[in-house]
Amino acid sequence: MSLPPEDKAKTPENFTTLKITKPHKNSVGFGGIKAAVSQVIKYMNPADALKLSLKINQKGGFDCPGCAWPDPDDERSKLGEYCENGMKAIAEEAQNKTIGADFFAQHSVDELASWSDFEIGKSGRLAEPMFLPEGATHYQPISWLDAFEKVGKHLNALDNPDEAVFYTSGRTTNEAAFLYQLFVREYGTANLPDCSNMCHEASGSALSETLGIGKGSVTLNDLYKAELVMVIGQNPGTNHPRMLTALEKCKNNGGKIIAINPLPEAGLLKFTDPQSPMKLLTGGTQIADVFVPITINGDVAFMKAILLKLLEKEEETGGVFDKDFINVYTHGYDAFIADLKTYDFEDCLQASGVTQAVFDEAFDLILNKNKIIICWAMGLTQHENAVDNIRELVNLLLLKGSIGKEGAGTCPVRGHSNVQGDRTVGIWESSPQAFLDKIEAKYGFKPTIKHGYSVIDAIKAMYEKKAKVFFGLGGNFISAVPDTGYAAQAIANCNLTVHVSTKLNRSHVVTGNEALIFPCLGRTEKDYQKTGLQIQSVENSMGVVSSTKGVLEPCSNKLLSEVAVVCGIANATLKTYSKINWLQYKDDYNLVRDDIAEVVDGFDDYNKRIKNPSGFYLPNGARKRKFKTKTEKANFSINKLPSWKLKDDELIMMTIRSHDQFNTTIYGLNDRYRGVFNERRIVFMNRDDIKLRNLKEQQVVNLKSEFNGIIRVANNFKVVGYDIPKNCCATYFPETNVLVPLDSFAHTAKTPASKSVIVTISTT
Ligand SMILES: Nc1nc2c(c(=O)[nH]1)N[C@H]1C(S)=C(S)[C@@H](COP(=O)(O)OP(=O)(O)OC[C@H]3O[C@@H](n4cnc5c(=O)[nH]c(N)nc54)[C@H](O)[C@@H]3O)O[C@H]1N2
Ligand SMILES: Nc1nc2c(c(=O)[nH]1)N[C@H]1C(S)=C(S)[C@@H](COP(=O)(O)OP(=O)(O)OC[C@H]3O[C@@H](n4cnc5c(=O)[nH]c(N)nc54)[C@H](O)[C@@H]3O)O[C@H]1N2
Ligand SMILES: [Mo]
Repeated sequence: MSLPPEDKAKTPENFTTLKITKPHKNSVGFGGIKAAVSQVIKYMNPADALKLSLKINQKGGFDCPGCAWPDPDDERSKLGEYCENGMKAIAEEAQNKTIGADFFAQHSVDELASWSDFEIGKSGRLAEPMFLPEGATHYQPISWLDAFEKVGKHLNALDNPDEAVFYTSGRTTNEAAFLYQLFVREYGTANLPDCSNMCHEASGSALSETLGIGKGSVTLNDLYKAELVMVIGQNPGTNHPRMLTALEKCKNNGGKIIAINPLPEAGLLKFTDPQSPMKLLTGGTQIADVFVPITINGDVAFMKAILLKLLEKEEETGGVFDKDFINVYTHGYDAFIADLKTYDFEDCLQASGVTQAVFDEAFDLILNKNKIIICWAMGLTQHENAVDNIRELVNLLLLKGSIGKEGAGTCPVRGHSNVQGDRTVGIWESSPQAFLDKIEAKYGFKPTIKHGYSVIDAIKAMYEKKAKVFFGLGGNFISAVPDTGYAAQAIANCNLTVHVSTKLNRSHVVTGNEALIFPCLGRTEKDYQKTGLQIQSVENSMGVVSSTKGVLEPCSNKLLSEVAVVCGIANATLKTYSKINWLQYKDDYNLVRDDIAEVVDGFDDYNKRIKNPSGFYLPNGARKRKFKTKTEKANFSINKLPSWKLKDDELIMMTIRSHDQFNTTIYGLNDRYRGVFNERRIVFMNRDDIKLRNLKEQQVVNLKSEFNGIIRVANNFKVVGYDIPKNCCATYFPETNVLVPLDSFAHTAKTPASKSVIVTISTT
């Protein structure tokens, strides 16, 4: 008897010997260099490591597969624009171990499911295509052609193309992503959920509605020139380390920084640039001028408190709001102010969990600044009221005229290195009609206008057997999505599940009746095709498109590029009715870019401009005060205070990243800055909350969430006392995704509310 899907999807519950030290107040420095080097030495061949470190994020080099933080347009560090976690990402991809037929003959799917995510990831790079037949216990090798035929057969056997789901993770390049969505649309569906649905979707929704573009408005240069940068719900020291260099530059130019976060994250407090030998010795730069320890999901309340006080000052003395900007460029000011006045300052401050003293410090920094940038990430986007969080930030920027001028604007800091580009080139379950019309004009077929499934809809559809084939271009769907148990059953209900991957992950062991693993080239590897070595391209968090070219030989000669995989499947599936010559694209990626230039706005002369060593900027209306909204102005919005309330024994839990992981890929078991070593099954709690429950440090507890009458449980976590506001707690993603209710998501955007899970803690 095989393990049930729910058990295969869960991370094993055993402990790995926790060690606790004092949390850091400083980030990077020597510790960062040591950690990066030790990871590289452990998993990579030294000659490869040297080659990669010189080419990472360099003009003409390859784009770091880590985060989406931009590279400087002008001078770049000679050592490469690398960071500790970028090096870890590379060591993970370019590790010298591979796994193929022998490995899978040795280890059954059930056995692999009993391994921790750390162990699964360390097994090596996937080296050849594998197939799991119905009822089989082990994957077996299969040829690429047979595998493509299998996918084609399954897709063509469905009653309706909407019975297939095509997921994308954000590492996929523009070229592969464009072809993929084109294939999916020609096949006949818009079921294109992507990791963005779980990530910055709420930012996209809020920004499109208020500013007419779902992306941020600032450039790296703006960050250097801002008078004030607010970093909210983001942990850049771990997740976007190169951002700290930009914040340091801003400070050197006289800028101020406010960090708003339930946790005193090391990178927000102090930073020592690893590339500056002097700074390593002198101890680094204080980053945040004011640190605001907000309660989880207290951001709307805090922003309202700020807005109320600004309004009070404006009415007293004037000169606080940018009236010219408001008059010329915005819509909805009067209604917004009328609504704001219905709130009470004290209520808002109390709901935010911030003291009057800290509020005053932050307020003083905001009051007279006119060049403000707000940066944010998952701490704002993963709540039911996530869209409100972001709209409220926009309200502040609009009052201050801090949009579309140097040193000011919106800065949603993206996660995956090409998540923004994937959306730009068409990975979207609800693409605008204008884009679909262009596809029709260019290729001569009519894409469906029906919106497809987002991640949450896709899980429900598979659970209800309305969708029967799951295809994942990158990512680790089962571990990344909410409600692991339900999602596992959803996947198990499918006829076929397919994953295009570089590394083995949990999604390969939670399968449909049949399953395929397609191993593909990674960013660091050379991509040889008929017309020679290919380049590809990606878009960073600030809308710059640049090329990426691998430098290492592929780790196996049985890998295909993502582009080749998509062409192979499209050819095998659509052969009888396609209007497109699919196989030509894999031979020459210039042809893909020519097509993108015709179909996607902003890519004119793509093939020529991609040769510019630092890439090119895509058009951005908000940056130029051209707001493509329904009102053709920047819109103020009216946002309610969130209404959640905790019962006596409940805590609000955020699921966050440790310093040693990239999403579901676990590099190691340490969270160095937070002083946690060799364990991931922990729950960070306020020390008073620990006492109140008669718990002790490192006591083993179980977590329970109850939502709409459904109880979800995650067992075996160790209590760690931490500087976190009362009534809040934190655990690591993905261990606690089992607790995130599928039906708790952001209004409008459907981002799972994985930063506000209401839980109780017990010892039984
Ligand atoms: N090394 C590394 N780099 C990464 C990733 C990785 O896993 N590892 N992941 C990539 C991806 S896909 C993404 S999306 C980004 C994620 O980057 P982040 O968003 O920085 O990642 P999280 O760990 O989810 O951290 C969220 C932060 O928000 C805070 N927070 C939580 N809830 C609230 C709240 O209600 N209000 C406020 N104000 N703060 C809150 C948490 O304390 C934490 O500091 O990083 C990208 N880069
Ligand atoms: N509870 C909770 N859940 C969350 C979050 C959270 O904060 N809390 N964060 C959410 C966020 S922000 C995101 S973005 C999602 C992430 O969701 P995903 O993007 O689905 O997950 P990843 O862990 O980034 O995917 C890692 C896998 O991608 C594959 N891979 C790596 N590089 C490549 C490549 O170049 N090509 C291909 N084809 N495959 C590759 C490897 O096989 C690796 O195992 O998770 C979300 N889930
Ligand atoms: Mo993300």
